[in-house]
Amino acid sequence: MLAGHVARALTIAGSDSGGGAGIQADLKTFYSLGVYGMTAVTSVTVQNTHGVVSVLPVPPDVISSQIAAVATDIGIDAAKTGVLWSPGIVMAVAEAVRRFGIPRLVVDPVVAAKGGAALMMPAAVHALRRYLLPVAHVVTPNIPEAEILAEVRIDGLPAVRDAARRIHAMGVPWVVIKGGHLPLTDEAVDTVFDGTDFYELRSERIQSGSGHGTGCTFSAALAASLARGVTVPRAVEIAKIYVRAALRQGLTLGGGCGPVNHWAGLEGCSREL
Ligand code: PXL
Repeated sequence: MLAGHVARALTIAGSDSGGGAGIQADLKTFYSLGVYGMTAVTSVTVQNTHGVVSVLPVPPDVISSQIAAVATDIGIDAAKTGVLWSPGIVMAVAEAVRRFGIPRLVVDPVVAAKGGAALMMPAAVHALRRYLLPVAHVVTPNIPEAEILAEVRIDGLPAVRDAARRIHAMGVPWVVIKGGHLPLTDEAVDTVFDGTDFYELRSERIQSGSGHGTGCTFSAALAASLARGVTVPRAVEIAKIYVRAALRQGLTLGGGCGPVNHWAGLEGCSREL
């Protein structure tokens, strides 16, 4: 790491008391990838490896104030969003991003937890499309989230491309659709679209009982590389390397779905940067 300057990343996301997803995953990822992490907490979830018990949203003005506090003092090289429960919260975050000129915003459009618990009101999806995507740099839906954002059924790679075009048209320069949920392929194919070209990143599927926090970790790793000045396609490659290692070496903790291992792959990823 360079003495004197450290890349700074902000996560605008929910707290996971179990430590595997949300701001906890984001901070561990930022730390592992050599980036200084800051937080604007958007909700407090009560959960463990068995699932989400409850979600308490933080008032929008408190979220805006957290963003303002760090933006006006420490500075932000890149940011990511996670759980944004309500339309009011989405609009407050979009307004703060605009007001403080927050660069390289990665929007992880979290709709539900792995176990199915809702992490976003249906009405907030509309606000996300309308207000947040136009101020974002990258959006990282998985297949179910891409279906909701683009309002299409996705049953194969041509439909993934169609969804990517529709989401790009909402005003976000880079669309990254994570292919892990596509049942038809024995590889996980991630699709990256910049409005002109499609890039496909293929990797073998990893079966793991410890996959809690995969999506958060991916978007946080992306934001970490962007904070360090890496291009989007290269940042996606690095995030995939980190998440693959974290999944493969997932932690056996708790009685349910264990967390990914944020210590994993440190060596490999640091060498990439
Ligand atoms: O993985 C999505 C996610 C994001 N943020 C928080 C979560 C979860 C899933 O459980 O709890 C706080």
